[in-house]
Amino acid sequence: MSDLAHDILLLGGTTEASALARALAERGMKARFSYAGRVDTPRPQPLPTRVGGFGGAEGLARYLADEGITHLVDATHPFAARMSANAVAAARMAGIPLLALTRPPWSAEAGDRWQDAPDIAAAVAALAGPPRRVMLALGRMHLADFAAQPQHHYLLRLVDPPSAPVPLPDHHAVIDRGPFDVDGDTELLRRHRIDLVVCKNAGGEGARAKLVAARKLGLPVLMVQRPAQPARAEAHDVDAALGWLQRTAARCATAGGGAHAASPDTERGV
Ligand code: 3Y8
Ligand code: NAP
Repeated sequence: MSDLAHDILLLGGTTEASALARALAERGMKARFSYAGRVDTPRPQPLPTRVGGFGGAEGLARYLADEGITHLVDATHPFAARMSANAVAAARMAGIPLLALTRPPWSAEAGDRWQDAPDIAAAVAALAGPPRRVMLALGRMHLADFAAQPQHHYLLRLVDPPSAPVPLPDHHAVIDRGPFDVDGDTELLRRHRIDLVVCKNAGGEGARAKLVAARKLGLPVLMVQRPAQPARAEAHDVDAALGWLQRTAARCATAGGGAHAASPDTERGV
């Protein structure tokens, strides 16, 4: 691939994005990594890294054109819906191929006690009732939503210490960034006498440990479903993403221009 013209922008912030970044660096491919700047010290990457938003879809399209980006890979989290929608629109505006590297959703296995919630608001509503001891494994961005159910004791797991007062009268915050392991999460749930886990259907391995721990302890899980995503080419692992990059770079090369000559790759599945 390194003998084909390419300059890849990788939108990151997940375990899979970091794995793809390592693969691209090992192959000497021209690529750069992008974080939103959500946390104080994001994981260092083996690629040149930029941090911060682009200024909406138009800002991203301008960045793609100004920087001569030839391939856009959206390896953001399944709940990063705005970024993913912007990526589809910007790739189309800039006329470059887009691939989403996204992990399949988790599905319940034998012994799991899951209740699905279509979104965060439904999860909040589902917590109506007498006080419980709830692990909110949702990070920081949705804490205020749960102020509507102040009767519970909340165990919060956050990447960074809260920068503002937490709007939950009875809570305990654990600062940890994952990826997590089953023994650690089992001990955490036991130590805090948790009787319900609330989490997003993130998929992947980095956040799965708490589900295995909940199953071992016979605890119920309130599983928030993913937001809808626009149609785009998708890969579920690094090898499939590398194959797509190889094919689209070859296609661009035979088309005689840079990747800008390629029509955005929008078929599902690669
Ligand atoms: C800033 C970049 C890697 C990537 C690691 C994965 C695994 C650990 C599990 C729990 C669930 C949660 C949260 C979580 C996980 C991985 C992955 C994943 C969940 C980092 C990271 C950034 C973020 C942003 C952060 C959110 C928050 C969500 C915590 C890096 C560590 C709950 C999502 O404080 C904040 O504002 C945090 C915001 C978005 C969701 C929220 O609503 O608060 N992730 N997480 C990225 C950026 O700036 O662009 O520092 O490495 C990445 C990872 N978080 O390479 O090892 O791949 O999913 N992240 C969820 O999935 O439910 C924790 O506690 O069990
Ligand atoms: P989001 O709501 O979809 O995006 C909000 C805005 O943040 C985007 O419009 C964009 O700003 C900026 N942005 C998001 N991801 C970016 C990236 N990788 N590089 C540059 N700008 C980015 O996103 P989010 O849910 O806040 O997620 C932010 C980051 O955390 C992403 O990298 C995501 O992969 C990671 N993450 C999120 C979750 C989660 O639960 N949401 C979990 C784990 C990791 P502009 O419009 O200005 O371009």
